[in-house]
Amino acid sequence: MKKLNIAITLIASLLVGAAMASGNHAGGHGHDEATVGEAGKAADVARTVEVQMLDTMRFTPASFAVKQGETIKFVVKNSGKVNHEFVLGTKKDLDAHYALMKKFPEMEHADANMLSVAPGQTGEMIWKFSKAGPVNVACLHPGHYDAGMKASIQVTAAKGTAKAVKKEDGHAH
Ligand SMILES: [Cu+2]
Repeated sequence: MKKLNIAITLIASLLVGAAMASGNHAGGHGHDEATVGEAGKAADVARTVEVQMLDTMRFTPASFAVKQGETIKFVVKNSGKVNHEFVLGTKKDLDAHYALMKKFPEMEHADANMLSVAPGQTGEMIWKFSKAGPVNVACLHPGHYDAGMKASIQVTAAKGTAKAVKKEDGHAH
C-alpha cells in the first residue's frame, strides 16, 4: 500500500511539473496556447467582455464572437457561493485537463489561459485570439464541466485572407 502511495505522489508531481513547465513558454508543443491564441498585452486590448459564473453551472453569456487578431480583456465575475474557473482551450485539451482534475482535485493549476475566481470576486484575463475557429471555455472543477459549465467563442477569420488567396492565381513576375 505504501508503495502505491509513493507511486501516486510521484505521478501527481510529474503532472503538476508538466503543467507548470508549459506555462512558461507560450507557443509550441501543441499546447492550448498555441492553438487557441496567446496571453495578450494590456496595451492591445480592443474591448472588454464581461462574463458571469453562476452556481447553476453556467457562464453568461455562454457564447460570443471575436475577430481573429483581437485582444480581449475578460472581466469574469463569480456570482456564486463556490469557486469557479474560466479556462480557455480546445475541446480536446479541456476534456483531457478535466479528466486530470477529477483524478487530482487538489491539483493547483495556474496558466495564462485560466482564471480561478473565488465567490463574490472578479478576475481578469487578457487574451489574444490569433487563430480563427472555435475556442471553448470551461470550468474544470469536478462536477461543474459535466453539469454544463462551458461556453464557446467563435473567432472569425480576419478580412484580407481571401484577397491573399486570390493574388496567387496570377502570373509570375
Ligand atoms: Cu464552476
